[in-house]
Amino acid sequence: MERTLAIIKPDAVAAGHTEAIIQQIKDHGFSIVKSMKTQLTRNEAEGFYAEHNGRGFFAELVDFMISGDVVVMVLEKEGAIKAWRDLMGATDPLLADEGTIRKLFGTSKGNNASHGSDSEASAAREIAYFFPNL
Ligand code: 3AN
Repeated sequence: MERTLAIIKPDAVAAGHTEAIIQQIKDHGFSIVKSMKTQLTRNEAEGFYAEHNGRGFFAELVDFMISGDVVVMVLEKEGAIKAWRDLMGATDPLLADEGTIRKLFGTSKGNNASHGSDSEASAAREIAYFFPNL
């Protein structure tokens, strides 16, 4: 069994898509090991996205991620990291496959409804970042 960190981003929470996204997660056979709804502080968001610090979109990304509530979850399934990224679809909703979360609920490359760890190392870091006791 593998675990990954998923976030329902502020755009999707504000638009009322939380339940639909959680239903997709369950329909695709993930267990939700942990879940918390929270509004990130600037410090938390900057630390979480530290690897993107210095990129042109960093300030926009942080401002967006603290703009409203998010739902942070630990998902578990065989091959969870890739499976969740497949279910989310491409970063840019315009390029995401039909039926994916970003295609259904994302509106731009920044406002793309969801986050998912991109590797085993990221998943370990990101899960520990939000759920240090897991
Ligand atoms: P992914 O989340 O698909 O792994 P990354 O790692 O390239 O994508 O980017 C991290 C986050 O930064 C993305 N979730 C996305 O919302 C945001 N982002 C990436 N590129 C842009 C951009 N050009 N403008 C605004 N936000 C961006």
